[in-house]
Amino acid sequence: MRLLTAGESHGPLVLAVIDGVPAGLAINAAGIDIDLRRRQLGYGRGARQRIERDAVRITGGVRQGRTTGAPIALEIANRDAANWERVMSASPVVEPPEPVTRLRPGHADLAGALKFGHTDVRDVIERASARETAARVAAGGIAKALLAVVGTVVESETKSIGDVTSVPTFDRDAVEGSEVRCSDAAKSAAMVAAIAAARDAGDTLGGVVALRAVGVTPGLGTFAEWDRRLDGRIAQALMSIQSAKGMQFGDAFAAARERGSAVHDPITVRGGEFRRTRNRAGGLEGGVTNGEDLLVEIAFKPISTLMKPLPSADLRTGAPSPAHVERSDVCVIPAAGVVAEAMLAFVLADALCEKFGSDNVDDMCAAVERYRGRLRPIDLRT
Ligand code: EPS
Repeated sequence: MRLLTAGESHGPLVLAVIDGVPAGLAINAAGIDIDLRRRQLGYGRGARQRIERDAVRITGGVRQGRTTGAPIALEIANRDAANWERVMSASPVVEPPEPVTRLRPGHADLAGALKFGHTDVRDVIERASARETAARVAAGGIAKALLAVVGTVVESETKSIGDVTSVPTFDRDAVEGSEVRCSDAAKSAAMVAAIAAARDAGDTLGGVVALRAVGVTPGLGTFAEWDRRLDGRIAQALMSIQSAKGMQFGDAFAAARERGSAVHDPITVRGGEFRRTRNRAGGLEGGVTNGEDLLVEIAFKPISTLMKPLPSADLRTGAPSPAHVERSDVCVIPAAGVVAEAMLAFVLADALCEKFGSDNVDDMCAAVERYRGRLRPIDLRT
């Protein structure tokens, strides 16, 4: 499966094109819209989310509720575009917009302007923006639909915001009922208070998202080539999310300080199936899924647009100048969890298609079923 996204933050729409999805998969636009809505929520979001009402428009690859095997096109309108027509006009306008030249530390502003030769940082801001993640979440909805057919579910929870840390339980009702997507009510309240304090100080907050996939088909990915190891592919997809700065599988950073005997997950056989007595590896060994839950944590830096701007310089003159300030979010960790689900779902769905074929969903399911029959000790296979 391949995914391309296009569209600017304040342009008419953001768009996802997904190629390689098997034919015959049932797609429900309303289900995708639930995830789009989840991505918009969360304490700490800015005024933009009061303007947007994200909903998917499926404009290719799906007919009568089923995928056809052709590329799938998904569009999400930017309602705010109506306020940006002159600035975002594809054709030159009589009164050109004032260029943005004050650079925000931590954003793609400087690197992007120098790299592409832009004289207006707006050309960087618009595409570096996390508005693009609406398209990723819509594409993730297709991936989740494919994973559901083989019993795989991807979930997320906020583990920390600022210095408030909780223990994720993935209790779905509690997570979705929390303004910060954290299942612990007391920690939720502390996270909300931390975000409010940062906002009042003109500042921003980052945090850590916990991600889990359950019912993962064993044997996805391979150790045979570096670029096909699934842990590497998952890391690439997750680290490509705007503001993502670090990640671990299982409890890798703690495990790095311990002995092997305490870290590796003993193998046992339960009900004729290979299982583990613990899951510190986070569901992957040798770049291959082992059938245990896939566990990942991702660290996100605080949002780089600060209402009390850091010292910076002007792109045109080079003169010292405080960073550019524009409407933004204070904390996006709750939304980042939903985006991370989409990216993990996409990589797992891609690996599933790679292993079991991607022409037709029923063929794929039959292949998974046959394969599962041999995932037993050799003498116990039927
Ligand atoms: C973003 C800045 C804000 C966010 C935006 C990402 O947009 P604006 O400048 O229009 O207020 O709201 O995120 C979204 C619009 C979204 O839907 O997630 C940025 O600079 O990355």
